[in-house]
Amino acid sequence: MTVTSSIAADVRAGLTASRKALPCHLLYDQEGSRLFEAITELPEYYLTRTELAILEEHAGDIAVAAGGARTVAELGAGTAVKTRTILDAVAPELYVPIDVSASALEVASAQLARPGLEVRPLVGRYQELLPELRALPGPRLLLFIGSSIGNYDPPAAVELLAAARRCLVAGDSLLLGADLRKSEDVLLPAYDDAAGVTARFTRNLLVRLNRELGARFDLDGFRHLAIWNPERSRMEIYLESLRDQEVAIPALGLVVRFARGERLHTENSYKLPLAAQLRFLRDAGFTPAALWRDRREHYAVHLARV
Ligand code: AVJ
Repeated sequence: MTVTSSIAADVRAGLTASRKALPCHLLYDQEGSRLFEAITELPEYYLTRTELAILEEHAGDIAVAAGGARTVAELGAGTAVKTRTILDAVAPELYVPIDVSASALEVASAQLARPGLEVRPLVGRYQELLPELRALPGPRLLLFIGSSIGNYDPPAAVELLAAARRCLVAGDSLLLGADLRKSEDVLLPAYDDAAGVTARFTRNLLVRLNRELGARFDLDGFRHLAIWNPERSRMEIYLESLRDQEVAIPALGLVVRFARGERLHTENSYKLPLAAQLRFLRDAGFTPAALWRDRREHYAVHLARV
């Protein structure tokens, strides 16, 4: 299947549903990935710099807790600087970044390769590639950082962790970075920054549909909306239609109607309390072994064992 056809199927399903929604991975085309990198540098977006500070401060402890791992694997290509911090401390012989994006893997591989460290990227979906971990030299340390787990609904998050657990053996470990529940005063600006970068990131989804499917979204007809949902403990991101409108999507033979105020759901970002994060790890079959947080307790990094 080509990339375009898989986008077409997702977009058709998402825009013909009674509550319109698109899978968040569609946000990451080339421009979307560039805009996300810009988000990580915003003053309001505390996640990336908080996690990096935790990793830098505790890299030595993490390496000890990971028990002399010979392989470090990573879900998502990761930013080179965060991964470098771990690789320098753990000093494995093999680094295996796993990502759907071949270009992200190329960048990560080029930046992280060095004498004494073999980099072996795996391109594809997590669930399909996790079993390959079994063939890599142990002990293994699996990185799942950047709070990417926050995009998954709780059952899917536990299922992904459980799938990872099934591909690891005694002596292996998981390093999980996850954003914590906190005040709305901190969360809302992080997902609706003053410079409007996050709004551009969300709206870029429409630019992508216009380009790849010939869709005729009017970018000024929608606004970026970030809401805190306390019951589900998550940030919800939407594109909200500013008027009644019809949008043609020729590649799908579809005309999509939006009422004024109707929302297209683009992302969830869960911010669970610590106890819930620990429960997820246990439900997935891991034993939480160590935990590091920043002073403000905005963010948690867990080391869990098999
Ligand atoms: C890449 C999923 C960690 O949820 O904070 C940032 C994505 N979206 N701003 C997050 C995102 C809008 C980000 N993750």
